[in-house]
Amino acid sequence: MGLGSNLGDRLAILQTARERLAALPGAVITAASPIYETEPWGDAAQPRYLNQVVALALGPSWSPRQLLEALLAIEHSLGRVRDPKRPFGPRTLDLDILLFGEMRLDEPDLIIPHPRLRQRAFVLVPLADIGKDLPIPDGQGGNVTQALANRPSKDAGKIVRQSE
Ligand code: PH2
Ligand code: MG
Ligand code: MG
Repeated sequence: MGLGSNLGDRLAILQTARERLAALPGAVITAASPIYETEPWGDAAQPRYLNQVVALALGPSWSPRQLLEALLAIEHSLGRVRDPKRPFGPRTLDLDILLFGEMRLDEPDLIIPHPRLRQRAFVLVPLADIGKDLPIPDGQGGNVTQALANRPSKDAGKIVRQSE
């Protein structure tokens, strides 16, 4: 799971988000990357982000769709307001499903693995911290370490510093 925040008290928002994820029925956070401060990607006119990746173990009854609904509710509870004109614009909290085991899913509003995962340092670096050998089942093959080495631009969503 990818966590991002660039509005409000970013560190406190990520902390609360982790608590709310861990409070989902049957959920346990089994690994958490460091938190990184990163350059905004996709829409330059916004503050820097704090980004983190956590591994969430879920009971077998959870579907990706149910998880997505739960994530949207947590985002909303932490003040997320969507601006349809700025899909990559600022937000108090963004929770993205990056991988769901080795599942592959392609629906209009839910694509797994996350479709932009391979382009973004702010995802690949923390993902490698907690799962460098995880396969990325998107048809291109390879694992997280390989995706990190092969990313198209070193500067896309680059890490400014490790914040915690
Ligand atoms: N999320 C976005 C758009 N741009 N840039 C950084 N650095 N971190 C993010 O989490 C991020 C972004 C939309 O999901
Ligand atoms: Mg996102
Ligand atoms: Mg999102």
